Amino acid sequence: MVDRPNKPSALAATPQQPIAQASVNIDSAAGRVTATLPTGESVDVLLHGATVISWKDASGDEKLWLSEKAILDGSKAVRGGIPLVFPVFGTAPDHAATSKLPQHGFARISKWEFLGKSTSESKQSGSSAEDTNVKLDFGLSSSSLDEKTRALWPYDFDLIYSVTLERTNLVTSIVITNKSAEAFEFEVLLHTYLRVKDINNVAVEGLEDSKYIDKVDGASTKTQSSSITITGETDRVYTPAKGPSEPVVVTEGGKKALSVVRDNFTDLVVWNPWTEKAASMADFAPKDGFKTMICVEAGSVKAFQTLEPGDAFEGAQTLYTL
Ligand code: TA6
Repeated sequence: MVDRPNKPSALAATPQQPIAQASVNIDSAAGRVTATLPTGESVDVLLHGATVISWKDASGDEKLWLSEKAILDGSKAVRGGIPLVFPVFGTAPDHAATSKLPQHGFARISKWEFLGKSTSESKQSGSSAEDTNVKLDFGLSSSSLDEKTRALWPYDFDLIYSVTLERTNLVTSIVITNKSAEAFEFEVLLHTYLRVKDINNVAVEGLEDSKYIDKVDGASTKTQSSSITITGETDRVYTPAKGPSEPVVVTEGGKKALSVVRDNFTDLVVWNPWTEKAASMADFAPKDGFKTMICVEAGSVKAFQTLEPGDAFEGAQTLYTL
């Protein structure tokens, strides 16, 4: 090989392109926090109830259902998205400690605080925007409750709710800490309204052989024999037979659309109001909107759990786009 005295030095390695970061926008006036990944996925969270009201994939396709008449001004629970149910599911007239609370408790109608964000990307060599995610943390403590609610449920507690947006999934997790000197009992659930194209083409798989309470049939206990289809008002509390890590899959036209994996949540509620119930809810719009939604709700609601002083409970769901 000819030795050339002035051969150019090797090109400096192409400078590592900085990894694009997720962006987080805090709109204090609207009480809303929005996060967007460099690849386009986004999530929108209201400080009211720490309610996720939008989750979109990279193409802008909305995965959650939100009523066109959802009240977002903080005066009422949001009809849609992912309302938070705590410390009671539904109403519990026979449970002294929570019998005076509003339906589904106070978490979804309280003003939460935005605690901060953290982003992470894979540190592996060659990682790119593909690996970025963003975690938003929200907090609610007993000291920030209004006096009326404090009087109805006089326990000291801290709630931390985290919303983590990744490219193909959304993770929502809640940590409940008992700061009281006495134990308290609670139920907790993530009341997720999933968007579908046409409920008539929807099936829910993964709950086969699971026992459930059928709230539209006298709260009778039944066993799910096959996949679930929705042909009328449906309101069921399942105890999934296959355990929390087994995905519960929503299919449309036989194709997997979304799945829910639980962590430390023992139950799963499937709800669709259908025609009459949809008509009876003033904030449910359009009235045929029941055809484009199904609630698949991860939680622990079949019985109250006891949290001892100083102890904490953590539960989470991961929603996957498929
Ligand atoms: O999760 C199902 C359910 O408990 C239904 O019984 C129905 O009441 C639904 O929640 C909506 O409750 P909400 O208080 O938001 O109108």
